[in-house]
Amino acid sequence: MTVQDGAIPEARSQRPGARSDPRLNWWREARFGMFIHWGLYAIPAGIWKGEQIPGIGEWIMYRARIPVREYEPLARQFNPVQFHAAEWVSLAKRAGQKYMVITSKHHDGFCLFRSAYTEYNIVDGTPYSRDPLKELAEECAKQGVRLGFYYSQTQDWHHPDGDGNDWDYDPDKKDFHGYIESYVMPQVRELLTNYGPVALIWFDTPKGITPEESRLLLDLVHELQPDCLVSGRLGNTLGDYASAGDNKIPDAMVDLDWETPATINDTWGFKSYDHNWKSVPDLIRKLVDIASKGGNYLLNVGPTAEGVIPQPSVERLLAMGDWLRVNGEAIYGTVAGPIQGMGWCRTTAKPGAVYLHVFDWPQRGELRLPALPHGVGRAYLLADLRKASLPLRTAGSELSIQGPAIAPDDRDTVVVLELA
Ligand code: FHN
Repeated sequence: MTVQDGAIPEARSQRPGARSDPRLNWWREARFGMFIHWGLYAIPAGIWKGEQIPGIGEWIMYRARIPVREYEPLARQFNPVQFHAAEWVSLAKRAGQKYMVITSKHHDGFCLFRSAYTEYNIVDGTPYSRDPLKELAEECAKQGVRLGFYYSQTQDWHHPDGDGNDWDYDPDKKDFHGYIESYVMPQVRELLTNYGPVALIWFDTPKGITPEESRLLLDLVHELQPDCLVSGRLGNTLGDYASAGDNKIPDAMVDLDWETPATINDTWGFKSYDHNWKSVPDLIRKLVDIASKGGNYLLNVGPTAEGVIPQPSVERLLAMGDWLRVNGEAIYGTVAGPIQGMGWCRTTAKPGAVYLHVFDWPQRGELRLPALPHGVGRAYLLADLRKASLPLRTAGSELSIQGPAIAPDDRDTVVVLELA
């Protein structure tokens, strides 16, 4: 099966050969990661000159057509003294997230790392003068979380030759290829040279990047760090894994290595007035839904300009971590399960076991499923430490499992089906 239903655009799909590439094994097993959108946009936090600017927070420069000469000085206010790398990494760990991807440079062009190619970076251009990527790299190594860098390769609203800013710069005079060769490539080299092993580079919004330019970046990454993965948003079907649209979950299983990047509220970068937080049951079910279709869930937090991850995000992530501590066996290291397309349940699988995730517990607790080809030897609730067997019966093409009358976990109860 290849790309289906439009959730994964072809150009953001996986390059040929990557599906069987063992370098992706850790990523396939991880299933759940933390995305971090952090930059100067956290200062206006959705409000410019007293006006609420519609849309996602990190796009404020574009949406309000803020000239570089007005946006750039935000750097002199950026002083995130409440940022503590150890706390962010520990939050990801407690949430059960196995990898972390942070914006090293988003579309506004501001660099969250020290770069020799622009002073518009957190070390040289802000009163903070520290490199958070260095601190995160050290902490991730210490705490055993893989670290990847988001890098906006096409859009750069600060650089005269980057894509997107047509209010300060004349698009006809831009030398986009020159920008790729003399700015993007050296910066990607910095990211892959100065921070130890990098798990992945999360390129984004490929737009008009040519196949040759995407290839240059792919080859550069693999040359500098052969184990570093590249997201599908490199463009031109050259990424190591496919990228679904933002917050988009395919309708059915997808036979690719793929990921859904997603928000907990409606923005990626911090917005002071976005309080539309998804509920914990919704987030758990999205994680399960994605895993049941063979994908990864990259769930975002948007820290404040002071360096604080908003409390509603923290609470939700910790609740997901609590659920995963009990049910992680049915998520990590699993593949898409054999029963697909049912509204009330999802399945994930490992050799010898199928995990039945029940979202809507049936009345009287009788779970009725299509029989599995090799039969089920035993069934028990994953949350039951005693692993007490549940009565099961196969009648023709139907398998029936008798569970408790009342849903043990109304977010998702996991029933382990040990294969015969
Ligand atoms: O334009 C960006 C957006 O700001 C954000 O970074 C998301 C995350 O997937 N990617 C782009 C839109 O798809």
